[in-house]
Amino acid sequence: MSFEKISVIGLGYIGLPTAAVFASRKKKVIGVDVDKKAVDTINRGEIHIVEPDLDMVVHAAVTEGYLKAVTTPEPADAFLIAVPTPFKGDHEPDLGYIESASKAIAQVLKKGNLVILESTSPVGATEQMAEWMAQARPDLTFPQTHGEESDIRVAHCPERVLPGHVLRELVQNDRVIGGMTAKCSEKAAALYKTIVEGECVITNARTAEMCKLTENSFRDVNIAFANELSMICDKLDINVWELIRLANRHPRVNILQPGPGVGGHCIAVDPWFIVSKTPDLARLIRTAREVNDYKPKWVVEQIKIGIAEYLLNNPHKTSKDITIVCFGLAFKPDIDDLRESPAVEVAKEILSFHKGRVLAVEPNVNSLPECLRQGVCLIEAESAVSDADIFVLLVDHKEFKEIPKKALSKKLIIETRGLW
Ligand code: SAJ
Repeated sequence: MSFEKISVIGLGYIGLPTAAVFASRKKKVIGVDVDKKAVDTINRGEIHIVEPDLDMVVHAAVTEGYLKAVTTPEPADAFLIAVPTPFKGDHEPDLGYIESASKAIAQVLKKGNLVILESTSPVGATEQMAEWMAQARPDLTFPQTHGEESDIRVAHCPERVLPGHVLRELVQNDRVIGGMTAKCSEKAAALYKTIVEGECVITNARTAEMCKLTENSFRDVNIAFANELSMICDKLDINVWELIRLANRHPRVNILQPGPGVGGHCIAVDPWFIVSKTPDLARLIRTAREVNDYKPKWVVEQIKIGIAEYLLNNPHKTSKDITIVCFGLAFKPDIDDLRESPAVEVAKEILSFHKGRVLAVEPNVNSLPECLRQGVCLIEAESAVSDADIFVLLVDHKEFKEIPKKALSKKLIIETRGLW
C-alpha cells in the first residue's frame, strides 16, 4: 500500500502540523483550506498559527516542494479531514465543516482512495461522512453498502496532540484507528505508520469516535473535581493546593489542578458530544461541564468580595480609585492562544462592572482580543506590580513565577492557580 500523494483538508492547529510531518517524510502533500490568506501564507513557507518549531518544518516542506496549499481539493491517494467540529444551539455538535469538506473531496475521489476523519466527532459522524460522499458520488461504492468490496476506504482516526507539543506528540503518541471495515483500518494504519512511532491500535469507527470523546471528558471530569474542591475549600478556609498536594501523596490518588475554568476548543466542547447523544445517561459528564463553566463566574464573585474588602480597609477610596490587574489571558500556561479562555471571560466581566482601571499582563501576545480593547490596558508585569491595587492571577505563565514575593506582599491577591 503506497501513498504517493496525501491531501489534508483543514490547515489549522491539527491539519497543518499533520501535513507538514507527512511532507517531512518526503510525501507529496496537498493542503486544502477555504481560507485564502492561510493558503497564501503557507505557500510562502510561513505559518498562520503558533506552535513551537512548526514554522521551520513548514518552511522546509514548502521550499523542498513536498507541501503546497490550495483552496479547492485535488486528486490524491489519501484524504485526511481535520476541520473544526464546534457546537451550536444547546451544545449540539455542528458537523457543517465535515459536511462541506467531504462533499468537496467527493468531487475528486477515485477508486482505491482512503478517506480519514481526524476531527473530534460525535459517535456516528464517520458513517454520516461516508453517506455524504456516497450521495455525491453514486458512481463509486462505499463501505456502508459494499463492505470490504468498496471502492473507497473510510476510517476515523482522532487527533490527540497537546497544543504546544504537537510535533512531538504527532509522532510519539499511539493512534487509535477506527475503520468502517477491517480493510479500511488496515489501509489507514499503513498510512499512519509512515509518520507515527507510537502504536497504531485498530478498532471500529464508532469506538474510535467515543475514545477521543472519552479522553477529553475524563480530563474535564477530573478538572471539575479539582475546581469543585477549590470552591469547597474556600468556604471551609482550607488551602486547596496544599490539600491536593497532601491527598496526592496517596499512591492511588492523582487530583488535577483547579483554575479559573476550562478553556480551549477541545475539553470544554467534546464532552457535550457525549451528552447530546445520551442526555439521560451522561449525568456526571454534564455536571462536570457545568462545574467548569461556572468557575469563571465564581472567580468574578471572589473579585467583587475582594473589592468590598479593599474598600473597607481603605475608607477614603471609592471603587473608581481601584486598579485591578489580570495576570494572564491565555487559556493555559505559556501559550498565546486566547480563544475560549476563561481568563478572557473573567477580564470581560470585570470590565462590565468595575468603574476603576482594568489592566492585563499577557507576555505571550502583543495586542488584546476585540472584546477587551475598549477598556483594558495591556501592560508589562513590572508596571502592573507598581500600579495596581488588586491582583487577579488567572494563568500560571512562567514569567509570573518570577515576580518577587516582596512585590506581592501588600497587595490584595485573588489567586486561581496556586502560583503565588
Ligand atoms: N486545566 C486545568 N487544570 C488542570 C489541567 C488543565 O484547569 O489540571 C485547564 C487548562 O488551564 C485549560 C484546559 O484545562 O484551560 C484544557 O487544557 P489541557 O492542557 O488539559 O488540554 P488541551 O485542551 O490543550 O488539549 C486537550 C488534550 N487532551 C487530553 O489531555 C486528554 C490533548 O491531548 C487533545 O489532543 C486536545 O485536548 C484535543 O485537541 O482534543
